[in-house]
Amino acid sequence: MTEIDHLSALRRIGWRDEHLPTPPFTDARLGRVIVQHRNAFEVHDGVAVLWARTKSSARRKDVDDAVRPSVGDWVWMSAAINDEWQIEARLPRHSQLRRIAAGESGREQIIAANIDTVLIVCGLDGDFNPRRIERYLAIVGESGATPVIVLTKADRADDAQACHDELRRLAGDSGHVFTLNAKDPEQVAMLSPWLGHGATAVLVGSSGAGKSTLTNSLLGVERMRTNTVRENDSRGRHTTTFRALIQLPGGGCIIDTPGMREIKLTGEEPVEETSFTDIEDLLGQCRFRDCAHGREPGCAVRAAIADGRIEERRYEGYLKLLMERDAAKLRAAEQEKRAADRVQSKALGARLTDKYGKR
Ligand SMILES: Nc1nc2c(ncn2[C@@H]2O[C@H](COP(=O)(O)OP(=O)(O)OP(=O)(O)O)[C@@H](O)[C@H]2O)c(=O)[nH]1
Ligand SMILES: [Mg+2]
Ligand SMILES: [Zn+2]
Repeated sequence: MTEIDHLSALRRIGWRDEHLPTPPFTDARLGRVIVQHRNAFEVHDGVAVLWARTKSSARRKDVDDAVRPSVGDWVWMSAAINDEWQIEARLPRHSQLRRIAAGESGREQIIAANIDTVLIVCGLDGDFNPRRIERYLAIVGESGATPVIVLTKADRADDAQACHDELRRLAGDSGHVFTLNAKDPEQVAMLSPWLGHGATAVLVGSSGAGKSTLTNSLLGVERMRTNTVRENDSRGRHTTTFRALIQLPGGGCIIDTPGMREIKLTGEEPVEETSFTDIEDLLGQCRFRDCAHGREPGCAVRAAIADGRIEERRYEGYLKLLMERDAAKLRAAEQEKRAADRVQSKALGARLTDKYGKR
């Protein structure tokens, strides 16, 4: 394959550079992780899908998800046996969407790597929840990708316009909000500016929000399985169970993901700047510089809430999110310190053994 052919093949799976990277060893094969299984990866090299595994050292349980390849990652592979490939290295990421994994582990999880856009999908049924969308905006704010809010099920909602307007205020001047019927390919075409050649977008949202329905409409075929939501509370049934990067006929790539139950912050989110700039602007306008925005006279925040410029629920959501972010930051710092202590005590143990021998 000529360099030009190779580049255009890679472009179809989202390669953005004008040049090919230099292979780190002979016969190294470049590819992009399109599906992550428990013990293996499907990697697309622009022409075909290859099955690959990481080295056994990278498969150990204590290896953080953040250093493991994720869907969207570019990797160098070497040929292994039985048509299997071995992932030797991961290229640096230009963006990554992260959260703390659901459950007790407290580990960081990469939702998708090397994405240009995050499509935050929310149904205009019982799923509609602006506070949750603020959480998504917070994690996207840290990712390096552009957030785009997509409200689905417009064909079934009576208050679609009001919901759209509320989110427009929340997304700010530079934000993007679309309201559509995810089943209608013509309406879904509104998203095409984010899905052109070489672009990669990831769909996130609750189960049942319509991520796979959107994927199918963009593809023009029913590739992803979809399932009805529960009548009483609009909850989905966790139909999609793994993340998958899919090439679209328009030239871009889209990553469909399983519905998220919770969006736990890592501690690094710029919460203040993602969807609360209006509140942040008010903070400096209170009469007292150390105003706690409680009952102090001349409080600009309380005044804005009183005259309806800022919704009280939204202000409370902002405080809660800030608190959560700071708690997560503290937890991450403690974890880091514990890890450093472990390394140090191991090193001390080794020095003592050197000096006095094993006991
Ligand atoms: N009427 C209508 N139904 C929709 C729309 N979007 C999604 N649905 C329906 O909502 C249900 C859930 O859609 P899915 O695409 O499976 O949801 P999902 O976000 O992929 O859910 P998980 O895979 O479980 O995370 C399906 O029955 C879809 O047909 C829409 O815009 N309008
Ligand atoms: Mg799905
Ligand atoms: Zn105040």
